[in-house]
Amino acid sequence: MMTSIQKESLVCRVSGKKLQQTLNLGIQPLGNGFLSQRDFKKEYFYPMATGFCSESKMFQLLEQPAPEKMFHDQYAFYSSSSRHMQNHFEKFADAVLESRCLATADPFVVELGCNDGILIKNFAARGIRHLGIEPSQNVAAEAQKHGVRTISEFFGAALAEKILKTDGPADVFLAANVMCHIPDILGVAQGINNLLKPRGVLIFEDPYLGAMVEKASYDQIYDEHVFLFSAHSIQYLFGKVGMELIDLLPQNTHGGSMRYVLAKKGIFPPTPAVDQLMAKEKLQGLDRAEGFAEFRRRVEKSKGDLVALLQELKKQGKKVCGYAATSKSTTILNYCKIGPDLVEYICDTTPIKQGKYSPGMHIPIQPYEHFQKNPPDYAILFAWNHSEEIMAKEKEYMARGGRWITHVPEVRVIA
Ligand code: JHZ
Ligand code: SAH
Repeated sequence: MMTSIQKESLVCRVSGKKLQQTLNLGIQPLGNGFLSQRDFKKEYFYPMATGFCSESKMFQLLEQPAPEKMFHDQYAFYSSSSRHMQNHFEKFADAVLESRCLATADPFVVELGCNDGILIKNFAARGIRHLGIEPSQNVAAEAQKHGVRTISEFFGAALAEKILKTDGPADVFLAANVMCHIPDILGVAQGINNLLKPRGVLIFEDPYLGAMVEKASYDQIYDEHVFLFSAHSIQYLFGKVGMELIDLLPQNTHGGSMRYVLAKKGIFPPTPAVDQLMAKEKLQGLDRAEGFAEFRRRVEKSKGDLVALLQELKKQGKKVCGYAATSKSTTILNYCKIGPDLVEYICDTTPIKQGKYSPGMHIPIQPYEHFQKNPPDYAILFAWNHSEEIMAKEKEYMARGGRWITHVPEVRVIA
């Protein structure tokens, strides 16, 4: 186990300048490191804290486990586990097609981190020349089952060169919830710029720093999310490789995301949304380390409130479970030190997580059916980002008096 933050991790991954610490969430395991009892003793932990760079405006982890520890042939997150996300990505693909970015002689679309194919399968189904890049072999195999041409490798400048040789340049480069996972993001930006045609566009979305600060949703911070981006940090990053933001489209997915549209500098005029969001971010304090002081205070309060609520419910003899074994829940449980004494089990629909234990705090993960058979008095909504979808299917639980606990934007019970 690593206990101290190494010196080299204290500099910004993009500018090389010194980082200012913004938040310390303690010793944490892998966000998606669901494990069996026999592996408890060799579980991996690292100190999880965030820093801010006043030059690049990148909000980032001080230290991140190696990518191969997180993404491999047993990766536990399958994108298609949410029906709402399937619909979202169908609409994303429609929007790309409507924008006419692919209206060229021999269109070619590349997707980074395509997981089980949730987005790119919509292009494959239309017979469009495509390539999905997905290093986690188990989810890449699912994409292949959906007819997606997939390479199971980590993307970087070297793979971009290889693709350029085999397939030629791309019209559109897509990514969702993956750019913020990649420590060598500058190498990736360089690779994308090299791979794009002169009028090619990069369209990607990720959880938005502004939404996290607004909602105090500190559970967006975990090993995989090495960055939480803003318009400021994205403009800086891609400015380094000769690209610029041409549009910004807020999304309500994953608790508040931003879709960034970029092209090579000077090719397309930026929409007014770019300057507007940059101005809003300055007002919100997202362009300076001091801007995160109130966020930190709210996170600390959230921890105190959640633990107090769970202890009170325990005193009253109430049964509490977790709903959805999300990566985000790993941060909450380990930061607040909530274990099986306070939360009996967590139910989840993903087979690879069931029968295992939650990372670090070792709460049993049960199949969804267990929740239906053993409904608790209270369920902590760990997939609060999918609350609409979950509320729609849990009408019976609520009708029988079941309650929800959420921590966003502050700890409260929903009857
Ligand atoms: P969900 C993952 O985060 C990890 P997580 C990753 N780093 C990231 O950025 C985002 O996704 C995109 C379960 N579930 O989507 C299924 C139910 O049990 O919030 C999954 O195990 N019942 C790549 O893990 C988990 O929730 C349900 O009704 O925080 C997915 O959680 C629903 C809707 C989900 O992602
Ligand atoms: N795009 C999907 C998947 C997000 S999960 C969605 O929005 O739901 C993030 C995925 O990125 C994982 O499947 C992981 O294996 C992949 N990934 C991580 N690092 C990567 C890299 N360097 N290149 C390509 N994919 C990567």
